[in-house]
Amino acid sequence: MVDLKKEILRIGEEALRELQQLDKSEALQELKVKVLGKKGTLTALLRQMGSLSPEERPIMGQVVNEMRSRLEKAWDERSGELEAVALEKRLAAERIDISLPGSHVTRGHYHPLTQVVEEIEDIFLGMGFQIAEGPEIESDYYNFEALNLPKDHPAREMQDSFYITEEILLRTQTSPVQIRTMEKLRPHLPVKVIAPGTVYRNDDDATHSPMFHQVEGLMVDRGIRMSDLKGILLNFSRQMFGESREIRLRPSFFPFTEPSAEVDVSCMLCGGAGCRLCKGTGWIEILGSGMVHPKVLEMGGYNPKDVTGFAFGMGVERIAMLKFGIEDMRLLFDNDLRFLQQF
Ligand code: 2U9
Repeated sequence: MVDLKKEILRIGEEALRELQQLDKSEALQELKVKVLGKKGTLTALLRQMGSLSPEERPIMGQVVNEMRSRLEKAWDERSGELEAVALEKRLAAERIDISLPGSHVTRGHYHPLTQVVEEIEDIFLGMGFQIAEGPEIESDYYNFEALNLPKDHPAREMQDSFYITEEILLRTQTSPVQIRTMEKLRPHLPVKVIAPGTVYRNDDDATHSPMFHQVEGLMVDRGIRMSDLKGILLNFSRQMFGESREIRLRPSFFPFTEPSAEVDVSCMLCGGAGCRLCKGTGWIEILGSGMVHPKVLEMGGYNPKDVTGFAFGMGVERIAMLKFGIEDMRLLFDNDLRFLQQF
């Protein structure tokens, strides 16, 4: 019995010492199985208790139980320590320095021309217009003929065009979209659309680009008058350039409208007093317009005896330059971020 007790104490003490050296919880678990498991060293000694006398057994049982609970307690403590160390390590590794400056996310934005097109669209959508689109590669018919510009018309020279074949060209205006829209909608009334889009002309200098953008508008219905045109354009001008803007119409000529008018808005810089922007006149030209020519209505499939219409067209680059105070149109196409980031 003395030997058995010694052996229990020896194995137990040794396990306690070994346990203090271990620094991994897996190793701790392995040691526990090695000593206290089914095939463990201490368990093996317990089996030998069968050879003890009935008096000796409870005494030895007490020795074993004490050793077992000492070991278990030591195990719990050691694994608690190891867990705390592991947690500390993890916290140190995952530490976040909240005093560090955040990484900068650059936010993009739309090109100023896109911003202006969308603003124009919103204004006209608000007045009940719909947005129509069409091809940039057009037939001579839709780009010129249907707009009262027959082949021998001198106005065709005004718009030096990019022809692809004799019959096909890059559209020089978005008007073919409105012709196509009328063809599609007839005989439905009213026709009330704007056609925003890219157009191409064989021009290139400080005030002209071979590729530029237009928004054109068309309204056709019974009894449409020039005063309707004026009201719509006054409303547009005030939303675009400020509530206190006035407009004036000057007689002009376009082959697709009769009568035609150029539209000026009171200067957004000086309010009409006269300044560098309006060249002292107090007025700035923003668009062209007129009553749709009867021949154009007819070509769109409407009877000019029943209906009338107005149309207008504006260059988006010009509107953007006036709105943002840009002096050189080429800046809008250079894609220089130092310029673009200002919008
Ligand atoms: C249809 C009938 C008539 C569109 C119009 C203008 C006047 C005009 C210019 C403004 C500056 C072109 O970009 S710009 O150079 N446009 O002055 N445009 S009336 O008239 C139409 C369009 C479609 C069926």
